Amino acid sequence: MRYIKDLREYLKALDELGELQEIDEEVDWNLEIGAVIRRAYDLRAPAPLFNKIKDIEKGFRVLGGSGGVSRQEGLKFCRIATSLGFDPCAGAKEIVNTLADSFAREGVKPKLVQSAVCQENVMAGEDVDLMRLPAPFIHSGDGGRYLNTWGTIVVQTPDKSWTNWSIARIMLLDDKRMTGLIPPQQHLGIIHRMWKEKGEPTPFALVLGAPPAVPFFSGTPLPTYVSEGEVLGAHLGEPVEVVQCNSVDLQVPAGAEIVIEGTISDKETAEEGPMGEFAGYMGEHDTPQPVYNVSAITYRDAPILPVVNAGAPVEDTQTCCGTMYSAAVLAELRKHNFPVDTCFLTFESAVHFMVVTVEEMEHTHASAKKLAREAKDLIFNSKPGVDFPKIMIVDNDIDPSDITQVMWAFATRVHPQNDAHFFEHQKTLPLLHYLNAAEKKDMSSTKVIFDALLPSFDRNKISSFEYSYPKELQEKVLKNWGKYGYGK
Ligand SMILES: Cc1cc2nc3c(=O)[nH]c(=O)nc-3n(C[C@H](O)[C@H](O)[C@H](O)COP(=O)(O)O)c2cc1C
Ligand SMILES: [Mn+2]
Repeated sequence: MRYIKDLREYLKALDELGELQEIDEEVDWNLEIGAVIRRAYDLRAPAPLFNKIKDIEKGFRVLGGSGGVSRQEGLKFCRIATSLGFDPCAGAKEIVNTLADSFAREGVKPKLVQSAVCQENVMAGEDVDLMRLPAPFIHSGDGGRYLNTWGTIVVQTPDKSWTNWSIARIMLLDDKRMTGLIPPQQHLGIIHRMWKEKGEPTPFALVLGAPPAVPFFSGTPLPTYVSEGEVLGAHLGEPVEVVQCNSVDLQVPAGAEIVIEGTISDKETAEEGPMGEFAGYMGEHDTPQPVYNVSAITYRDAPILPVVNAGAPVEDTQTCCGTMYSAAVLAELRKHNFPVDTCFLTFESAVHFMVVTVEEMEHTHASAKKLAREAKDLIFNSKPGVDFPKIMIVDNDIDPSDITQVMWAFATRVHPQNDAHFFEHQKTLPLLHYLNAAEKKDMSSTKVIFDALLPSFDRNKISSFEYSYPKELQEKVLKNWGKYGYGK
């Protein structure tokens, strides 16, 4: 694995791949940055780096599309792959299956270093001014300016045994206060509750512009009491470098661009949201959420704030959660000896539709039904499985990261009645767009598993390049592709 130690090294890698667009034209944090990031997603254009932002001091910058997909042939996943230490050409299965291997290894504790670029500049106490940072107002209708859309919230249990890294949105309230979603079922919510029970606020550090693998691991639903930083160390094969914060007893990735330190109140709340969300729709309400009180801001010279514009596919919430949830589910299925080949939570479904491919085997309707029930028990009852509602189980002739193949299999291999298995009263994320008010409130709804498994004789009757032509002819055609006039 190539351990990219800071965002600047990542930007260099993106530039070499043709995946970075520096923008020197002045842009407005009020909607314009959001609109450019959105348009760049839609075109799968290079990641925009905004060098000049209206009314923001010179040098403070914003990066969009950190985890976006590429329009370049064979490089669709190159930003995800590079962020996670893989070769830029790595495909979904290589990334997901290798991550699942890493999740099963023993963790590697972060290494404490004495000085760090993220502390080149300090604003502390009275000097703290969040308004100096280029937090964008992202979508029309948002409840405020969002400082955190791709940053890691570091919190620790009161006994210090578990350090959790996670991503959850945070909105500015004023120059020293913020508020953000602290869902009770997330690890941030669980740890916040532990501090609240002691009658104390929760010390936090918000890490913006960390080494590129950090946000991906912060979007990973690992089990409780597992520290994301240690699993990342196991994945990279070396410890992540961290530095002690200035005003709270926490450690943060040393290569970060900006770190916000403080405490999450155990008493005060403020109205949070709404915001455009990953499912592709505006959130419906603002809700009272805890207040983050800021005690210090440290930052690198000319700091870069990464921003995600959550919404219709494909954006970075979907690529991050799509990739990392797939690996978490795969690790879980392997643990229980489910005959899985790979998993993929499709980006284009706004991470609502997971495809599980199984090793080549003989199926009957009864055996396939049994497999669906087993998958339901293992996936929908696991931490990652709570958040998405639809699964298709399919043979591994299908590449689950290729939406054309996925749609074909779904449309042609799933009997609308006999192959759809419904499971009522499953725990669900309340943000799914189609849920009714009662389901959102109870966080419970019906989920479905589609059985797309083919009997083995059918598999040999597929009409496709791979199945309709002898291997030697396929090789000849591929070899001669340029000679036919198609170029490489
Ligand atoms: C860009 C991005 C934004 C996210 N925003 C939120 C959010 O606002 N609230 C939330 O509960 N989860 C959010 N998530 C998903 C969580 O990060 C994910 O469920 C993670 O596993 C939570 O960490 P935990 O497993 O340590 O609780 C977001 C993920 C990404 C990649
Ligand atoms: Mn966690």
